Amino acid sequence: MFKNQELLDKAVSLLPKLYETKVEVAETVAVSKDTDGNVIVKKAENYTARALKKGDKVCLDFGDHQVGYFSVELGNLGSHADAPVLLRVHFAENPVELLEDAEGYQGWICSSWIEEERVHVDVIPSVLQMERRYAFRYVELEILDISSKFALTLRNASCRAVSSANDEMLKEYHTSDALKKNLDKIACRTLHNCMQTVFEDGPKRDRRLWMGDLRMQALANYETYGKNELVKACLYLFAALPMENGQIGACLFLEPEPEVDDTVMFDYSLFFICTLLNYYEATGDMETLRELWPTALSQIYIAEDKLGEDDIIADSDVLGWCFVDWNLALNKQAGAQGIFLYALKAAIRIAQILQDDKEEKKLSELYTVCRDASFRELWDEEKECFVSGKERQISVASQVWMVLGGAIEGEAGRRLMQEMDGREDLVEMVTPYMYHNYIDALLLLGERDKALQKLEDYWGGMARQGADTFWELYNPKNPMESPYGGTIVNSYCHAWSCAPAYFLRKYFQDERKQGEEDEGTQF
Ligand code: RAM
Repeated sequence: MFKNQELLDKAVSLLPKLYETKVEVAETVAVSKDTDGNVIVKKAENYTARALKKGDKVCLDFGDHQVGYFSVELGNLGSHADAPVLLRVHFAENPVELLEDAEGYQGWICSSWIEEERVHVDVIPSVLQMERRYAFRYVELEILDISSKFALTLRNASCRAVSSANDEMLKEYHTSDALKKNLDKIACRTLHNCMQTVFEDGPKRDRRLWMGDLRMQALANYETYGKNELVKACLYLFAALPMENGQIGACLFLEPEPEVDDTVMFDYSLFFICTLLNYYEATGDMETLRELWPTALSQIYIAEDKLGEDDIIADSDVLGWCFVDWNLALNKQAGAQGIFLYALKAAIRIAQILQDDKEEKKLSELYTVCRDASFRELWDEEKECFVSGKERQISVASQVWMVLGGAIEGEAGRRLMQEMDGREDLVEMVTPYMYHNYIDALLLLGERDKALQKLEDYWGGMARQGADTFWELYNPKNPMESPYGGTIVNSYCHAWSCAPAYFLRKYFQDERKQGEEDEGTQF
């Protein structure tokens, strides 16, 4: 893989230190299901009072979602510990994970993401210090085996929580509305726990920097923690570690050395441009804009290679060629076209800021050609919406991206989005990631009330189910939604879900800032 050492050195020098906080157990609980299948969490006898024998379980509740290192002091009651203790330690972000069958998981994504360990402890008394970093609110300890000559006791369980976000830096959100306040709080916690050495997508899984997720995290960051150097570091990492043809990779790793993954996605590469522009708008950092502009611009010309003779991005059967949403039934062609337009708008804006007249002209011409083609080739007169792929599929995602790309505007756009409500012949959204774009499209069309109502219904749905942090996947119509073949590997703290902190603070504060416009994010 290609590496630009100069940009990489800059990125690495900007990576943050982590703040550490010691968190203690809030209470001991028992997790079960009622006869309707609802998860019940009940207060239980304090863990320090138990004398644990074979088969016993203890569930510790840390009161909120944590990312960090767990430890607990182990003691023995009765004889000297004459055999090792065999424990199962299970970490859970959501209590439902404790009731799922890890061994029965057969999905395609690696089961090693399941936060469950079998641990032998040879010496007791001792401190059990778990080496790995976990994402959790609950820790369940089960005694798989123990000598009959003694019982195990537990004390001082704690978590050394880590994050590069500092709650003292969190800007205030002004609202007198309890629901908005709660959604903002959960979203900030989500972002906080995903802010590590880089913006991780999720601290349980995949624990790495993804381009598409970064765009949304950065937007929420500007309104909350304002840790703008972290965004800058992440932009430099992507720019320093492109694919061989210069395309920005979909995600990258830090360990053992910074390296780009071998996955590329059409839309994620283009989002580098939008993220760079948003960063400039938030910071006014002209030097970074100038330095990263060649990388951003080349994403347009790499993507342009996928345009067919009809000026429409060619469809592909390759799974994941373009992400858009985690819905395996979704055809991505129209979404990709809309995203290309959206990225072109951002690129044009950067060219204007940098007074790169030659590129501005070229990009504007390309934009006009592709926008006109979108309507000509993908608009279905009879169905009155954009269609995607050979099968002429209708999806919410396609309409959203055509709106955000500017292929349809004003009253026509509002009517189009209205039509999507309650329509049955369409592919729906399954992730908060796609919902973010949907809310953004409604705001661009001036549908402020509807945007707020949809946001409150959707993210409020997770809150009503007890979310401490917002989830990677949430489909109100299908609680078992998972593209991976099992919900046990789903992530319940996923930063692409922190949209409420962004939208509520930017558009729905009680005292709105002077001169604030409704079309803030769009280009
Ligand atoms: C999920 C990752 C990440 C996302 C990719 C495409 O598996 O967790 O959030 O960007 O999919």
